[in-house]
Amino acid sequence: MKKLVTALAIAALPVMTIVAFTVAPMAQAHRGVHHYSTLLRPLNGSGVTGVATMDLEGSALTVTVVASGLEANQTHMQHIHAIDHGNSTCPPPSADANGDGIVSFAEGLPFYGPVRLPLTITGTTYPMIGASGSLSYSRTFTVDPKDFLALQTKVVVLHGLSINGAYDPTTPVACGQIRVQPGA
Ligand SMILES: [Cu+2]
Repeated sequence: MKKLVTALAIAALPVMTIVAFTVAPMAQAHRGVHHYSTLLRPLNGSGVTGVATMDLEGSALTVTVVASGLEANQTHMQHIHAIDHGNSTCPPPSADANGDGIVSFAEGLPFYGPVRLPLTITGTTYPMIGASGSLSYSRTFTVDPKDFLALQTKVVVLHGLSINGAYDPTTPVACGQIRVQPGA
């Protein structure tokens, strides 16, 4: 019986070693805070500008967005978007495939990709912007860090613009490619 236990212990050893080597670099990568930021530039002639910062510590992702020039007294969706592979970008004016003068949510998708993290206040509620047109947002999300360590491949997009007098909450109005903060 003792021999069997020893044999099992030896058989288990290589597995243990592999696990130890796999876990150690991950633990190191997750230590400390990873800082990211982006400048938000206007899309569709919105005049919206701003700054977004993201701090990832373990599974805690804190996102702040400060922006101005948003359409007043409207709810503005905001998201972290990413394409499946490679680097997401902000759509150029030529993304306007149907030539109506507006890069729509769908026309921007090949550039910024699907929504990866809705930047809601709570639940499915996005910030309501008052008369100032200014946004000051901060929220800490619990995320799977493996999905967000490569934030520099993703973009932040703000939405919501009136077109011909009708408010379209999906039209992108600002976008920024996320960068790793120097020294982070
Ligand atoms: Cu979005």
